[in-house]
Amino acid sequence: MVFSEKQEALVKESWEVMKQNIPEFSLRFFTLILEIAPAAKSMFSFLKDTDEIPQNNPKLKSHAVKVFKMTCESAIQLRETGEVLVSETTLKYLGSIHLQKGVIDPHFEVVKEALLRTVREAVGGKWNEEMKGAWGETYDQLAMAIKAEMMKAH
Ligand code: HEM
Ligand code: ISQ
Repeated sequence: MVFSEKQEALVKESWEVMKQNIPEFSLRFFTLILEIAPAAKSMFSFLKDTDEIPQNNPKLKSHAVKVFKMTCESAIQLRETGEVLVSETTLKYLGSIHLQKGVIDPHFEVVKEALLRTVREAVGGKWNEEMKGAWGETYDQLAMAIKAEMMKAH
């Protein structure tokens, strides 16, 4: 699969928009995950003692932002090298966290859907099929790296 400069630019461009309102889009991303998969609720520490999604939780925000940022960085690497490169340390850490939290394959599709919808809402009229494809392909590659690490750790 060849990842083009255009695709990289589309991901970067939408991430620039999302950066303008991190609190809103990180909360939106998380809310969409739980809307699509309410059962995922129990996995997240932010929701331990409450049914309501915390409106201003630093951990929720920073984790969501990491997902946005890692996807954006992955798009750059895909265009430059044809693959997603995540440091061994980060990958090992993310592999073990997700395994420990009970994340399984179908959850990755849920997070993908929530991510694409968040980007769509953030960019509004700029959204198009090409942008969707660029984010989708990048996310899939990143998810594959994490899943492979989860299998190794298992
Ligand atoms: C934690 C990224 C997919 C559920 C995290 C953290 C990051 C992250 C950066 C924070 C780790 C830390 O600093 O402690 C990603 C990326 C994903 C992905 C890049 C896909 C490409 C998923 C999926 C699920 C999930 C599919 C399942 C719904 C969780 C949970 C935590 C977590 C439950 C722990 C949160 C907590 O309670 O502290 N993830 N994640 N993640 N992730 Fe993901
Ligand atoms: C952790 N992993 C994947 C997606 C997330 C979204 C919001 C907060 C934490 C997350």
